[in-house]
Amino acid sequence: MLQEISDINLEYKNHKEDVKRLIDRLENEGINTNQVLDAIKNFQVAIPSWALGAGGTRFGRFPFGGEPRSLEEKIQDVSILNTLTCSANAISLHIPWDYPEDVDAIIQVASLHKIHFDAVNSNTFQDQPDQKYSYKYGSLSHVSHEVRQQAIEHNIDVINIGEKLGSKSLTVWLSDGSNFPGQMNFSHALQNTQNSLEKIYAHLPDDWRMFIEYKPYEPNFYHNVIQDWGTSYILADHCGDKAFTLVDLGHHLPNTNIENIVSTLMHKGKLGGFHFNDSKYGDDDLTVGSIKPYQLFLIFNELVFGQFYAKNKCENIAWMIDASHNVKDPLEDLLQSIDAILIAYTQALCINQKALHDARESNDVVLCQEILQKAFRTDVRPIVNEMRRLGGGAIDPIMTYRKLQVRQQLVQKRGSTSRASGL
Ligand SMILES: [Mn+2]
Repeated sequence: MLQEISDINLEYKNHKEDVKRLIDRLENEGINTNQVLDAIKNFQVAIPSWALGAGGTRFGRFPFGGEPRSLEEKIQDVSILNTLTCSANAISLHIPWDYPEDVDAIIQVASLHKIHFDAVNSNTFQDQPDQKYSYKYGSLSHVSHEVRQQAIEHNIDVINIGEKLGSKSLTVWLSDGSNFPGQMNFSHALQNTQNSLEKIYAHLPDDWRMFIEYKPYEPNFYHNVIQDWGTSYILADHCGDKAFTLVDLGHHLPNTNIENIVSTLMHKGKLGGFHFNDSKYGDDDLTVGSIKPYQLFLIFNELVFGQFYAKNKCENIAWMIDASHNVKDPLEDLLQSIDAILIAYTQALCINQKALHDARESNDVVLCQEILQKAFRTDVRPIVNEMRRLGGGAIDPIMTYRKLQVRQQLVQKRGSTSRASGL
């Protein structure tokens, strides 16, 4: 595949000129483009195993041909994405959807494709066929000790599986909450959740981290136990140094200032993980950057500050795409998401931080906006394309994917009615 990609790259005759023009311009403006290239080369975003097949809504699902039928095939799909983009070298597993029956075989497939295992995700929002107690009325927050204990043990199992695979973090997302006023005692539910998380945390290996995800509503439509970043922060802070808040872009009410949340969490050293997607109305799980690219850029502006310029630098954030694809080829959708992330990150890296700092210090509001928007309106795609070319990836991943007829080959191999396992 690498040779074919490199041959297709030669068809982009203007690429070198475009890169040179952009680099010259940015260097003239005081941006160190080598540093930018280095930063985006090092940026790796994990692909969740559940995003590789067609998603669905509560009204239905329209399968896509050639979907991965097993964990091995999911890893192969992530490898295709990584080969094309050089930016997706990890997979995030969901247990039990991706329960690895033969751990050694899975590790072998992953290392063959140079794919790492990112955070493992537990699932106490569904009942499994063999489980004793139901999560219908909650899991870690449940009124019954037995149900809570079962959910705690599931999370510990997930840690144990992750350890065998070489994962270093656990993501906990709870659907716990209530649908109607009066159904649940908020205070008791939060206390139960805290106690349960503490028990899971006690089982974390020393070099592991626990990410606590929040969400304002859905599947409950009245109250969610971990409704917002503040609640997640309280729980993470209570658990200890290895517990962090995880921000999922779609898990906010409309017009929430997410960049402010990101900044606050980084300031307190509690931003652990990040789930990328985009939304118009709620947790829409749309392609990253498809609806609000400026918001994504502003978030990256805070991330760049926190990672490179803040007094207490916030490093080691776990990046993941958490989107769902109802009408697009899942792999093409993921390629678009990866590209959108890299573009927003590059734009944020092209903000003249010194000039922005000076403008802020002199309260020059107009200049602050000019500096930000100048970076946002710069077409940085040639640099992102160049990073990929230098790494052996595709200058244009989507068009290369289509020219190589990757989907057609997958359909041929896996069939037109294959269904991604787990969904
Ligand atoms: Mn998420």
